[in-house]
Amino acid sequence: MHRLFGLVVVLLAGLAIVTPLLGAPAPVALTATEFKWAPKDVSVAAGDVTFNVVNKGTVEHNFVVEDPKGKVLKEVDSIQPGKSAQVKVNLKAGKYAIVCTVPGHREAGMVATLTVK
Ligand SMILES: [Cu+2]
Repeated sequence: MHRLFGLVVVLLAGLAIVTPLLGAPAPVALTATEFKWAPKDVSVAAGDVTFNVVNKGTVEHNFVVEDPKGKVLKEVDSIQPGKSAQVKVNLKAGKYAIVCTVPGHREAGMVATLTVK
């Protein structure tokens, strides 16, 4: 009987650890290549959003979140080819842009829309 009680305690402790993790939204996966973002349209819920940005291209890229006025809300300076970055941003509802600001890249197509609801 003692052993069963111990098992229940272990299970409850496990639940206590796992439950907050289940409540957090999964990271948003974003891939940078020359010269685009995949996906090109991202939609997330307002609050803390974690982006998992992977550079699958052959040149350096970066990751910038801009509000509609072009104000930079979050920036990762540099992500080298084959590398990734985890970025957490707190976002209110609205429309934003995910951009790579390495010179010429935005113009070449590295802009994604970010809709926060
Ligand atoms: Cu780029």
